[in-house]
Amino acid sequence: TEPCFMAKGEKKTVFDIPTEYLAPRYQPLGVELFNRFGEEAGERIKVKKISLPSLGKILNLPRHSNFSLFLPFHREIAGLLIDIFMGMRNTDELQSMAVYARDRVNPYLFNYCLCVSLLHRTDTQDLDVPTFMQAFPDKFVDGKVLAKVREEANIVPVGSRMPIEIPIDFTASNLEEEHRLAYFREDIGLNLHHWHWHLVYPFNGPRQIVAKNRRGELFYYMHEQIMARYNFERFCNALKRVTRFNDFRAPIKEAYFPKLDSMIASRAYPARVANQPIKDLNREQDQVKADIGTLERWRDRILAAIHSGVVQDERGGTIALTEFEGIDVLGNIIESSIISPNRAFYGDIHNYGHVFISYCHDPDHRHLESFGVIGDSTTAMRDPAFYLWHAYIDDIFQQFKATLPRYTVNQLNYDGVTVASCSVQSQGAPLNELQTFWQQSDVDLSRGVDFQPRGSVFVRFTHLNHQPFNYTINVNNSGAARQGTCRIFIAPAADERGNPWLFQDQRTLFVELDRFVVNLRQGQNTITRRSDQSSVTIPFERTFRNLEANRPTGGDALEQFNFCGCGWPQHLLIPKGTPEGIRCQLFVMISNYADDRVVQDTNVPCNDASSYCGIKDKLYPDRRSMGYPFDRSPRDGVSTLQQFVTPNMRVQPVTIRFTNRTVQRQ
Ligand code: CUO
Repeated sequence: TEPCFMAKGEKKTVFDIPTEYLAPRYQPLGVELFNRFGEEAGERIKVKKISLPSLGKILNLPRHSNFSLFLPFHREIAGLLIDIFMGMRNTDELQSMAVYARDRVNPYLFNYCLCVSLLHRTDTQDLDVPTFMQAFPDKFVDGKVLAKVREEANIVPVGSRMPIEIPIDFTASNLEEEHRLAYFREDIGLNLHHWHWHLVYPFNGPRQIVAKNRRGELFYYMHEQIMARYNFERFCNALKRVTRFNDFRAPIKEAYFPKLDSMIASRAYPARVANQPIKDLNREQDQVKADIGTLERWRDRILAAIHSGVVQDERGGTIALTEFEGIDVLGNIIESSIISPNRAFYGDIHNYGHVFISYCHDPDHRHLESFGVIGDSTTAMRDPAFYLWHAYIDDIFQQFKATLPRYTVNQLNYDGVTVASCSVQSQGAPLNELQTFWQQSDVDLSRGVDFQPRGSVFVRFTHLNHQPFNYTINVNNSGAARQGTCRIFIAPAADERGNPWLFQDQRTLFVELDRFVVNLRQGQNTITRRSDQSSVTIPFERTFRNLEANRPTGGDALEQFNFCGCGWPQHLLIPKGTPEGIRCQLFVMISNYADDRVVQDTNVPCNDASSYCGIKDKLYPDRRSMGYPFDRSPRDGVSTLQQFVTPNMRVQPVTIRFTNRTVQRQ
């Protein structure tokens, strides 16, 4: 498998490597290895000899093991390797170091650390990085499909190869009702977004790349939105909201059989059968020894901090959980990363939840099995248990939000600004009807699968998509010309029973669709906005960036590639809906830009998916608490959405209709 920054196109780039940089086993073969690739070589790159730091502990993770960001030991050695890559004085040295490490270090660990470094070093901003899916297709695609890809590539010459179809229904049958959500959980673009998010916000490494602006709060908000979106999708599939995993001793009802084969570990990802509980862990090889009691203790301390309003820091002092910054501190504690103010006391609850669930099939390693998919940020969202766990994590954050002062009418209203109407128009649909359908798209997997002769092999996968649509929003401004932030959300109109919502419950189901600045003249204003301009999403081409062909607009430098891979996939912007049309409420608000504004230049590449990902090297571009205005309990006397709205907000009933047809991407 190729590492992060190797060859492009048909011809391989060949590195001319000092013999001692090869792994000891290959050193005697050095020249021969070079000749083997010689005839199909394109560019030859001479790798300089440098004085190499010792890799030490980093080598303790075997090359043919799986790698997980949630495991403390793996995170620690990842931090060490990122430090080494970040510390190289120039790109020549980085290249030498990377070449040396590549043959020795676990490939997943290597790829992750190199990608984090390329993303954060100032001198590697113009490097072209292939999509992670192309580097490690085994983390995204049914193992059977990969076997077919190899077969096609070995037998059929380039030009006559057919795309290999990934069936949409490969992990379970309809006997399992949770399987109705497989199209969402197993969406390749969704899993790529999640992996990129954790790449942009690493747990370990040099402090300046971990301690990003409002990182803890964004951890809360991005995952809160995953939950809101997942619950919305469940409603579309006649399922109730996720039940949070709040009793760590109870069995986990939902099973999951991933059917992914790790190419590097040469093993299938283990399955989790129905009704497994988590168990105390003692896995020497992974350096994991933890009791469920530990998890419970961390939880109790965190809840105590929330309810007392203060956190104990490492030096015996306290940090107040304040109205605006408290959520960020709490996010860092719960996630947790190295910027948690007191890891010894508050522990590592969220990451360990992933670890406990991922090892429930082999808690003491007696069967020599590795972790399940929930143990790896690349694959975690495939497992229904991910949502049980994150529902619980979100519930902790919501307990904190419940302690905050309610927004007053003054904090919500924008005096003199009235949203008179809003509507959505999809191509070829009735007004205020959004339409969804299946789409088939092809992605080239040839980078990540070794075969001869080379050349493209495509897989064809089926994913949800929607008709593009426009918003039209009419706003009256009785004051002078001014600016506002337009915030657009959507939620189901009724609860699981079909009853109207209490606002307190519905607010956690609002899914952000867009956020943008508007200029208001005095009097009437008509705002129009296209669905593909959303501040939440990135275009399909960027999620699956086919190299060369699809560079982001706004600059020829490729700097943005890694960061730019973070963003909700455009094809999942709108939940699936139902054949008869699910009733929803579209919510539009214009808030006072004077209270929202962050003074900085955001006219930088890759600034278009800031809602869930932020903007590279910038402050989060909205000063309000993330999730505003739905992040807190409502003021007294408000029990419905209608009572909540102030004149600068508007609620428009819309429906989402799903048609069971499949279109091909052109
Ligand atoms: Cu993204 Cu639990 O944090 O997976």
